[in-house]
Amino acid sequence: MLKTGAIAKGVRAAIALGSNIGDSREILEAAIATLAKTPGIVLEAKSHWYKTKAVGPPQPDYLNGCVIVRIFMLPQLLLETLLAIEQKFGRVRQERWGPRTLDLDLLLYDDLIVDTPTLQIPHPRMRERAFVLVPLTEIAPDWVEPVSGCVIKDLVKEVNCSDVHLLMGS
Ligand code: PH2
Ligand code: MG
Ligand code: MG
Repeated sequence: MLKTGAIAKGVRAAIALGSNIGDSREILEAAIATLAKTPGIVLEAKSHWYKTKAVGPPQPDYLNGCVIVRIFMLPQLLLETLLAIEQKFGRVRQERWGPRTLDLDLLLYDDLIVDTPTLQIPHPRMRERAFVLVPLTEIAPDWVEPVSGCVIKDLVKEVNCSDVHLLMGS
């Protein structure tokens, strides 16, 4: 449950980033810079980048990573902000799970659970996705995923991480 006054003090949120079209490294770094200068968002931590095999239809490998931010806005507005940043970087919504210049997924918002048609927190597939859990473990190992009640560093042990490789020099 979101506590009264939480927005004034800021709420911790986790965001996953992914790209597999264009200069992914440049796009992802620019997306983080955009996030960090957005009013109401303070960047707290950033993972390394990982080269990952695409999950879904055949498509190029992804570059994936995660950030932790402190947020001074409600989750619905954060979601709209993430969609606006995706659009700024040329994201065109096509095939489900298809290739993309930039994907920003809201993973966690404090310990909040929301399940509405437009907003689901925690991200419903994050527990299955090594390309999310590996970078998130780096920066938030002890964060409890509120649906499972498990910490991120335990969830990562349950998935196959063989297709997730640290990008050297990132
Ligand atoms: N995102 C998807 C579908 N498949 N595969 C990888 N490796 N990384 C992603 O970020 C990804 C994906 C849809 O959001
Ligand atoms: Mg995604
Ligand atoms: Mg998405």
